[in-house]
Amino acid sequence: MPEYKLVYFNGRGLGELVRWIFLHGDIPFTDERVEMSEWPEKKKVTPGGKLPLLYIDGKPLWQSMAIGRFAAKLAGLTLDDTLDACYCDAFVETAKDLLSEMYKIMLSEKSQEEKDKELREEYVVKTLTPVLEKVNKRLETKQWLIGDKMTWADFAISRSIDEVALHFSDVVSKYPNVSAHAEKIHQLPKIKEWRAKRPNTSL
Ligand SMILES: N[C@@H](CCC(=O)N[C@@H](CS)C(=O)NCC(=O)O)C(=O)O
Repeated sequence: MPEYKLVYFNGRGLGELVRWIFLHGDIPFTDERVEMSEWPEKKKVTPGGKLPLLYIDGKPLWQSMAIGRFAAKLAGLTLDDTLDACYCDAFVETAKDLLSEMYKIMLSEKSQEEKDKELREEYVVKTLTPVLEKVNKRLETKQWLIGDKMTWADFAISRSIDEVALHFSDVVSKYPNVSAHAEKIHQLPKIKEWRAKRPNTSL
């Protein structure tokens, strides 16, 4: 088997979904974490200057979604049908938007008060709630998001819920199908074990 090394910051962020997929698939990988203090120097020698990167036998693959899709294929979490595979991608991008829109506000230069207001009045209303409504409705009649098989779309949505619920559990809890679906992924043995022991970081 090739050697896999995931390089990301010492946080969950865009690297965490890839970690979950590798862990669930029992695919050995090195979880290399870069501290923010070392990043300015490391960035200079990092291909593309952004993380995550997945080194496959020493050769880097960039872009978190391309990395996630690759890991998902290895873990048997993709679908063969072309259109179904695209629906998976669409949910995965939606899940990524949930995180990036939230982080964008959290990491902005604004005061904490302004950020809290923007998160509640803009992010929750315009980004989070529409996604929760859509996913909750879809899960009224389905066990998994696409077809009748668990895919990396289920992982991506429940990974984003994992993060979003840290800040907006009051909002997420209004959507029982979303919470129950996330819980199904969170209770998978490798994911449960990892969530209990993963490094305690702020993001
Ligand atoms: N579209 C890229 C975005 C990568 C990205 O912006 N990574 C951030 C961390 S989440 C980063 O490397 N920031 C440090 C920098 O730009 O110097 C992906 O999905 O992988």
